[in-house]
Amino acid sequence: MPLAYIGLGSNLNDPVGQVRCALGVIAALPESRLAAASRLYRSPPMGPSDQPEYINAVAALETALAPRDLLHALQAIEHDFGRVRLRRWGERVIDLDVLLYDDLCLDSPELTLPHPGIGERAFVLRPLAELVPERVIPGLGPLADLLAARASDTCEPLEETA
Ligand code: PH2
Ligand code: MG
Ligand code: MG
Repeated sequence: MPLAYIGLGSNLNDPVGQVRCALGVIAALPESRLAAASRLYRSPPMGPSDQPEYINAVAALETALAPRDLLHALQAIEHDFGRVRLRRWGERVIDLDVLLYDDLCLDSPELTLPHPGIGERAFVLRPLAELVPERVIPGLGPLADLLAARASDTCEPLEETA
């Protein structure tokens, strides 16, 4: 089965709970199996600075869903979580992005793969590197190199309490 990586982000209404809950819903997607999930990370907002910090994570999903079907399934989850679009790069209850789908490169109006911006965002690169440190990002190069270039960006794992 193809292996997709999904980026999760939230900074509204109990972001930790939103991301954990979304991981559970993703794990229940049809024709799919949650292969792995990163820890949860906190990072300052990219974009408008007058919004709360974000909680981010990355999930690895084995899926027989085609890329567009996976995108639509994730959009349906965002909708179910009550996501409303307030402003570009602004606050949201949940954001689910298809980051990678095997090594597929795609540039369609609906979906671009790898996800644009993946190479510059520590809050994507760091949790992804927790799962697949040796991964090469099609068109961009080794994940480790991209991460090294972002070494000074704040993105820390949450301290888990038992
Ligand atoms: N998502 C955004 C805008 N800004 N900042 C961080 N740290 N993490 C995000 O996931 C994020 C963001 C819109 O998708
Ligand atoms: Mg996003
Ligand atoms: Mg998105």
